[in-house]
Amino acid sequence: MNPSNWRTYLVTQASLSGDRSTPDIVRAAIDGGVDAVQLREKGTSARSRYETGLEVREVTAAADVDLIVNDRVDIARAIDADGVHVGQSDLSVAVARDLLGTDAIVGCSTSTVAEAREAAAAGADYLGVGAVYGTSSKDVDADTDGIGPQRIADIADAVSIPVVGIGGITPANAAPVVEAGATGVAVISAITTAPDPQAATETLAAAVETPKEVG
Ligand code: TZP
Ligand code: MG
Repeated sequence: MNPSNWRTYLVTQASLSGDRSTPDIVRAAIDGGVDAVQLREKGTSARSRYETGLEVREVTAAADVDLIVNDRVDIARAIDADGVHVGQSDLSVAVARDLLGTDAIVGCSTSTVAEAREAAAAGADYLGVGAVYGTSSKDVDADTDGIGPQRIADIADAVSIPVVGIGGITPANAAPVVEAGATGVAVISAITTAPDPQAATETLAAAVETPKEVG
C-alpha cells in the first residue's frame, strides 16, 4: 500500500499491551481494518524487537498490511519490513533512504513546518506529525504537550506528502486531525490499551472515515 492510503496506523508498545503480546494486538488491529503497523517497542532490546518483528512481519504480510520499523534501519532490513520511521535524532531521511533503497517507505517525525519541509525535501514518503494532543505514551516519565490540529493544517499546507497525526488521538478527537488535512492517524494507546483492540480499531477507522458534517 501507499502511505497516502493509510487512515489508521498502529504503533506497537509491548509495555502497554497488558497480558496480550504485540503480535496478538497486531492481529486484532488487522481484523479491525488497520492500514499500517509500526514496530516501536521502546525499552526492549534489539534482539527482542527483531524476534517480535519477525512474527509481526508474518502477520502483516499475510494481510497485506504495511510494516514500518521505528528508528532502526538494521531491524527493518533484517525482518524485511516495508520501511523505517526516523525521528529528529535518528539516522536522517537521506541516510535511511540510501541504506534501504528507493522502494522502501521512509517516514519522519516532525512537529514544526521547518522540520516538515526539510524531511519532505530529503525524500520522506510521509510525515508523522505530533504530538497532536497531550500523551504520556511517548516518554514514560513525561506528558508530551500537544501541538494541536492547527499545526497539522500548517504542515499539510506546506508539504505535498501524506501527513499522519500522532499523539493522544482517540476516536473522540480524531476527526479534527483529518479535517485539518492529515491523511490518517497513528495511535498507540487507543488500540493497545483497549479491552477489545479489534473493536477499538473499527471505532477509530469509523471516526476517521466519517465525513465532515455539512450545513
Ligand atoms: N510520537 C509522538 S506522540 C507518540 C509518538 C510515538 C505517542 C503516541 O501514543 P498515544 O498513546 O497514541 O498517544
Ligand atoms: Mg525515533
